[in-house]
Amino acid sequence: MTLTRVTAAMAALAVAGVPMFAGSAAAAAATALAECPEGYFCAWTDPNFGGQRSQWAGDDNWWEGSIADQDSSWANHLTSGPGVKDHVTVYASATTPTDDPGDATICLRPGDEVAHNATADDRGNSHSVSHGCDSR
Ligand SMILES: [Ca+2]
Repeated sequence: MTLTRVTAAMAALAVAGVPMFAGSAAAAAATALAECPEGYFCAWTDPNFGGQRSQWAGDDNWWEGSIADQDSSWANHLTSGPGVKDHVTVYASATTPTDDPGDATICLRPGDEVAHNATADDRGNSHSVSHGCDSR
C-alpha cells in the first residue's frame, strides 16, 4: 500500500465523519484496502479481501486445498521494478511440468488489488509470476 492510498483513505473517512484514529487503526478501518504484505501475492477465499488469506513470494504450481478453487479476491504486492518478474497470472488447473495449466482466470499487474471478479471466482489452482500478462 502506498502512502498516497493511505492518505486518500484517511481523507475519505474524515469526509464521512468517521472518528479519526492514529496510523494503522485508520488504515484498518478502510476495508477496501487489501492487507497483503509487501513482497507477496495474496488470494482470499471471500470477496473484498475477506475469509482466509493465502500468500506467496513466488510461483506455486499446485495450490493447497485451503485456497484451490476458493479464490475470490486477489492482491499483487510483489516487489516491482525494471526487469523484475512482477505480474501474476492465475490458472484454472494445477500444473506439473507436463500438464496444461488450463485457462488463465485472472492476471494482476504490479499493485493490482481485485476485490471481486466473476470470471475468476473460485477457479484458481496455480499461479505463475512473469514479466507480463500475456506469457507464462
Ligand atoms: Ca470463494
